[in-house]
Amino acid sequence: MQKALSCPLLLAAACGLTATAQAAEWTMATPYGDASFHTQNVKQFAEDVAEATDGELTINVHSGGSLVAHGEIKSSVRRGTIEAGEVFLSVLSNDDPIFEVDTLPGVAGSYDEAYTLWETTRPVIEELFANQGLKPLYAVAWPAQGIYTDFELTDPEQFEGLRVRAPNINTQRFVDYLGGNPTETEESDIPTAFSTGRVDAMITSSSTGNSMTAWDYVSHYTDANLWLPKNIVFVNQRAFDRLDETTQEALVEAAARAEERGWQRSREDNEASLEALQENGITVSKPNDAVAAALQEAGDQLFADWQERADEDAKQVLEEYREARGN
Ligand code: PCA
Repeated sequence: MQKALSCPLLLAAACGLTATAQAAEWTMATPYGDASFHTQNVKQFAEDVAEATDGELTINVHSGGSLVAHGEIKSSVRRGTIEAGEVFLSVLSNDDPIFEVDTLPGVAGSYDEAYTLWETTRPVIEELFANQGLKPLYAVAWPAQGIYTDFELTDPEQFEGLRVRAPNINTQRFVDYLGGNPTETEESDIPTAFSTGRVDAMITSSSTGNSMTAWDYVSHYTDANLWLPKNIVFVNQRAFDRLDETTQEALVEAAARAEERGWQRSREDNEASLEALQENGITVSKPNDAVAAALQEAGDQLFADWQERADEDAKQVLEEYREARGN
């Protein structure tokens, strides 16, 4: 600014200045490591933004919880300490039960259904974020969640006392209902949790099993298709408002592309990861009838739980989703 004043207007270009606002540089935090397709997607998004805005907006992505711990990302973006963040949406379940609707069994069991669930819940989620000065940009599903064990899972009795790593509270409740001992562990802490013997098993996707080299700790993956939970990427509304209109439009447009690309990558990464798991010696199978029945029962309990926590608005949105899904 000082420089601009001392620079004669006609020589502004020569002084390296333009008439537009100063280029913005944003800091973004994500909890997942560089091997995750979500992180690769968000880095691509940042590159697209820099290109589309001709450098007017640069987003520096700090992955793997390296800058801000997962549990602090949303509040940091709210405060404006950092401008953008990505979180596992269902870790926000304490704020509102609608945030965990994508970690309930029997709600959305395929990519198409998961996407319909996102479309239906998006306006409510945007409003809840807006109330906190946050603007969601896009959300992308992980592949369906399954169970990693160091033995062949054939009998629900095997859950008894099993120490299972879970990525959110709802999954912890699910493990509880199965008779196991849940521990909430961040993705980046998975290797330590296994190597120090804190956990014997984990619930996550094919993708995270692959990116965290699950074969170092376990031998079996039960592809139980539990649910397809999402990550959400959002920004501080005030930081967004400070951008000029053209930059805002470019950001929103790049986000729409990131969302589309992300859902496609999730499907592809699921296929590739299931193959990689097997190539590295993990036995992948569907749950047998006894295990499936136990998962169903625990899932029903989880759903009943949710209904008790959910307010009328959340239930109404779920109804809308069921109508949109058409069954
Ligand atoms: N990977 C993340 C969230 C869900 C998933 O598939 C994790 O396990 O932490």
